[in-house]
Amino acid sequence: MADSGPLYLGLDLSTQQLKVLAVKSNLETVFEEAVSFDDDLPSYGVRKGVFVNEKDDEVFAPVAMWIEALDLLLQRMKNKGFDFSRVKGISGAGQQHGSVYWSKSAESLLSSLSTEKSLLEQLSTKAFSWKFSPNWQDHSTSEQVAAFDDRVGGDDLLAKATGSGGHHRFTGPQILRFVQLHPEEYAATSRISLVSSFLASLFLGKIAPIDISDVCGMNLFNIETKTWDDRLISLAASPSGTDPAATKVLYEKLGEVEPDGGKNLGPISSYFVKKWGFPTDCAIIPSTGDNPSTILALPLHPQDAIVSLGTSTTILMSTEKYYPSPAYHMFNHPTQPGLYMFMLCYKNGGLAREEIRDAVNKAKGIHDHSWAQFNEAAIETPVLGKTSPNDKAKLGFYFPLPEIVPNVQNPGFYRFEVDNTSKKVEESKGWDVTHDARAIVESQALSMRIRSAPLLDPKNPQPRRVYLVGGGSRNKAIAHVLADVLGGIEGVYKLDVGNACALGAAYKALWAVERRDSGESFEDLIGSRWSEEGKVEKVMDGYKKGTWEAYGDVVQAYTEAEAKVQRGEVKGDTSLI
Ligand code: XUL
Repeated sequence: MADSGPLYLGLDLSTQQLKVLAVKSNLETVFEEAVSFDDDLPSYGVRKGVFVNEKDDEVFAPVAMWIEALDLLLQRMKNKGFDFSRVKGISGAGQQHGSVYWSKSAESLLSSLSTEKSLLEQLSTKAFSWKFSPNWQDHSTSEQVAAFDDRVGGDDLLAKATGSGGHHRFTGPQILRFVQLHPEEYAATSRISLVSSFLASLFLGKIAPIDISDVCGMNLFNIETKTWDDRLISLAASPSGTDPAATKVLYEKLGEVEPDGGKNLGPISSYFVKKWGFPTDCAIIPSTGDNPSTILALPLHPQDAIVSLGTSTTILMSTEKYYPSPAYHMFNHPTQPGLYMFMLCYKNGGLAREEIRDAVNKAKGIHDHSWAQFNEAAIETPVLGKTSPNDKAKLGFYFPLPEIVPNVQNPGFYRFEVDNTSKKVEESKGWDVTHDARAIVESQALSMRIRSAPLLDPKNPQPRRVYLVGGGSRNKAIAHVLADVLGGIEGVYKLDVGNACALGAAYKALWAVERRDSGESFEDLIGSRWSEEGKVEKVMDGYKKGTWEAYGDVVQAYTEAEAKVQRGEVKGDTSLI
C-alpha cells in the first residue's frame, strides 16, 4: 500500500540556495530538492547569492530572487511527483540578520493571491518598499554599531541585554542605516521581517511574527526582560534616538515576537492549497535562523558542540547558562524556554580555507580547486608547525574579508611565532605556504576553544562530542585538526543528515504538530524517535593526551597575537605567497 502518513517540510533560505526537505513522523527523510541562486536564476546576476558594493562595504540580495526560487522549488517538487496533500506542517530556517521591507499593500497582496499567476508576478515589486535585503556579510554599519554600543553604555552591556555586542550584520544597526539612507522607503514600509519570518509570511498569507530565537540576531531584543529593548528600538527608529513618535512607528513595523517556537501560526494560505495541492489544515510554524535550526537536527546533549563548516563557519552549543559576552553570541533556544544557544560565527571560515587551498595548489603547480594538497599539508604538518619540542610555535590569522570574530576591519594574512620557553609572541618573517593549511584550521579551532571555555564545565573543559555539519564536514583533514585542538571526550562525529538546518526546521514542524497538549518538549519528542544509525559517523578520536595540552600552552600567546591584529598594530600580508 502506498505510504499516506503525514509529512513535514523544512525549508532553508540560505545565502546561496533555497532547499527543502520532507520528513515522515518517524523522522525518516523522504524527499530533498534545492534551487541554486547563481546557477538556476542567473538573470539576477548575483555571485554566491549576493551583490557586493565594495565602495560602501555593502552586501545584499534581491528579495524577488528568493520569491522566484520558491516558485521554482515548488514546481520542481511537483515535477518529481511530490505529494503535497500529505504535508501537515511547514517550518523554515533563514540566513540570519537579513531584513525584508514590506510595502503598505503587502498584507492585502499576500492574502489575495491568484492561482493563475506566480508568487513572483504578484508580489515583486509591489509588496516591497525596498527590493533588497541586507546580507549577513554586510559590514557597512560601523557608525551605527558604535551608536548601539554607546546607547547602553558599552558592548559588554549590549551583550548582557541582547546576547551580543554590536555587530555590523545585526538587524538593528542595519535598520538604523536604512532609516538614515532611505527615509522615503522606510516611511513606505508597513512591516519589517527577518529572512525567516519573511519565508513563513509567504506560506501564511500574512506577515508572520518574528521568531523567539532569530530575534536575538537583531541587537534589539532584551533577552533578560524577554521583550523589545526600548532604548535600542528608539535608537534604530531615528538617528536622534529620542523621538517617541518614530519609536512607536518602528514598534508597529516590527510587530510582536512569538515566544513559542512550536506555535501553530495558522493554516497555509489558500493560494498554496489551490495551486499546489497542500491540505487546508497544513500548519505554518515559525521559521527560525539557520544556526538555531541546525541545533535541532539532532537531540543535542549539554557539552556537545556542532561545528558548521559552510560559507561561514560557526560553532554552536545548547546551554542552560546565560553567560553573555561581546566575544560571542547568545540566542534564546529555538524550542525550549530557559535554554540558550551559544554561537561563534566566522565570516572567513570556508573562504579563508579555500584561499589557502588555492595558494598551496599554486605553489605546487596545480591550478584547480582540489583539496588533496591542502589535506596532505594539514595532516603532515606537526602540531603548531613544531618539528621538535623546542621549535617556535606557528600561529596564523587569515582574513580575506573583514572578520566578525575578532572584529577586524582590514583584510589581511598575519603570521606569528611563539618562543617555546618565554612564550613571547612575535610577528614571523614568513613560512612556507604549506604550513598555512594546518595553521588556518588550528587558528579557527583555537578561537572556538578559547571562546567556548566559559560555557563548558570547568572540571570537564572539553566538549563531550563535536559534530561536524556542512560542506567542509566531509574533509577528513579539517576533522583531524579540529579534533586535535578541541578534543572531545567521546570524539568527533560527522552528522550525515543532508542539510542540517533544513532538517532541523522539518523536525521543528513535526514536533509542533505532533507534540502532546501537555507541552512535550522538542528534546523528548525527537529524542524518543531518533536513532543515530546512518546519521552519525565517528570520524576521529577527540582527546589526544599531550596534543590538547600543547594547544593549551599557546592560548595566552594566541590571545595576545589576535589582539595585536584587532588593534591594527601589525600590518599583515595582502597575499599568501
Ligand atoms: C550568523 C551568521 C551566518 C548566517 C549564514 O550570525 O551571520 O551564519 O546566518 O547564513
